[in-house]
Amino acid sequence: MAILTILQYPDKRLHTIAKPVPTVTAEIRQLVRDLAETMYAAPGIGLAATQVDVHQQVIVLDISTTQDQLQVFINPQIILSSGESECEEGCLSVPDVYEKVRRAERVTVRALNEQGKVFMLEAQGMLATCIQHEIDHLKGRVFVEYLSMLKQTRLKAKIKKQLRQLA
Ligand code: K1U
Ligand code: ZN
Repeated sequence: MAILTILQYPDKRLHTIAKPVPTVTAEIRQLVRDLAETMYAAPGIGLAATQVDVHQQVIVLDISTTQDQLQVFINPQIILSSGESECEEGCLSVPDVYEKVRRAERVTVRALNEQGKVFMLEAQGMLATCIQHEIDHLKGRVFVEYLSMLKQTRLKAKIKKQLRQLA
């Protein structure tokens, strides 16, 4: 297993659209293990392959406090969504930024598991928020893009300043 480097916003590679996985191979299962190890080490409750510069439709999640309930979604698709809720979100690609984002309250997802079998999952609350956040990554979208232009401009200026100070 390996801990992979997580791309940091505003890296342009975060806007790459991930391709569907044609077949769940041993390489994809290795990617799943590496994503899980990287997410647990961060620590985080989700990670999309896009965030480690791999542009295939693979995400991992674990919203448990015990870090023992890994959920794997390959080629995830939201086939039903309902309601609306506003939750505070964070992102391992945008450290130290937590902002409220409005999303669907409930989603039904269709995906492949690590064995390549189709499954469906109905999610609500934090799980639904996290699934939508990670699927956005696969579409090249970062959660800060839901914020007002003013907040995005301020955030970019803050990151530029931090990078200048590091250099
Ligand atoms: O996609 C990511 O970068 C992971 C992100 C997932 C997420 C969090 C909150 C709302 C929506 C999506 C994170 O894991 S940020 C870190 C975080 O929330 C956390 C870290 C340690 C313990 C508990 C939460
Ligand atoms: Zn994220």
